[in-house]
Amino acid sequence: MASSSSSSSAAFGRLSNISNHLCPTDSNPLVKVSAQVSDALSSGLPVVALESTIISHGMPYPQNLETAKEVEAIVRDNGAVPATIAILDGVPCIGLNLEQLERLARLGKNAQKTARRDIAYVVATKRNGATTVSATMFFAAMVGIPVFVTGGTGGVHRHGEHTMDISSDLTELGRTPVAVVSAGVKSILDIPRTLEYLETQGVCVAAYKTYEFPAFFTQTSGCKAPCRVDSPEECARLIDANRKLNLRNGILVTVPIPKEHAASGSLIESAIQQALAEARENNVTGNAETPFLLARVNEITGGASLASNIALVKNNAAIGAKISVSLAHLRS
Ligand code: PSU
Ligand code: MN
Repeated sequence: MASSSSSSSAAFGRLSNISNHLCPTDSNPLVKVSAQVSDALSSGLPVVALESTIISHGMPYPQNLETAKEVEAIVRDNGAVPATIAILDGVPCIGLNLEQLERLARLGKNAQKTARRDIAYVVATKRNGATTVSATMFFAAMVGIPVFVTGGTGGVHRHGEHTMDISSDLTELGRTPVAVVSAGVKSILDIPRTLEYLETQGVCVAAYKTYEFPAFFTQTSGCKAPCRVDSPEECARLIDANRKLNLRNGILVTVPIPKEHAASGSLIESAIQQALAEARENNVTGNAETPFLLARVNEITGGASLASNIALVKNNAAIGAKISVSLAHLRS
């Protein structure tokens, strides 16, 4: 491995070459890796990346802060080091301390929702950016974190065949070798087309302990996932094979929401229909659409969707941490 004195262009050349022994000081000088995350990475200990748009745009304050802290605690309890990723004052931070988490949670929508396309702008203008799945994957890969936990990913929007509104999460999954643990995609999206697009992008989609692709609030979507894994170990072997073959694509691991928290499908579905109609009436499009729909569905369901959202993220955090621990064992 090259020393930390290597040029940044050489470091960039290695970005997609994930190794759990990649020393974080080899990554980009614009990026700040917390001491705890840096130590864990250089010792080959399990680390789990966490996104920050879910904190700023996905949930209201103060539930967002509480959830972010609890999710980090769950990752720790399951033997891994959490690395929440966000851009603060233009500096991409890998691993936030409590004060930074609190700052982001209070900023809420005043932080810029930052997908891959927005990263350079947020850094150049020294803004605060909450990273979506695509931007979080980019930074996780840069510093060598192979497992990333979130709630739900973006997908192909309904009528996406006309609007071309397809989340950059899907193209990132096609180009960046990080395993994303999520509860599937919400039925605010077009799930069958999302799966088609993931196939086109060469993304391995593996459902956890089920053949069904889950729909975030509900365990089923009516769509079959192309692969199934039944344990953290099996999932770790999948990630390891993907890496050893140098396939370079990401892996989407879908974990159904725990049964006791699955909101009734028809209740959520009618809230989604109403929210979609309102989005059309109010001309809400582009990157404002997902946060608008999430907030409206939560209001219409009287907070039931938020409670389900929190429960599934915590469940994903426990499973993601176990996968990352298994992967560290495999590689040691
Ligand atoms: N889906 C959710 N909750 C979320 C998001 C998606 O159920 O918080 C966030 C994630 O950060 C995801 C982003 O990466 O929205 C996708 O936004 P868009 O559809 O604009 O690509
Ligand atoms: Mn979009």
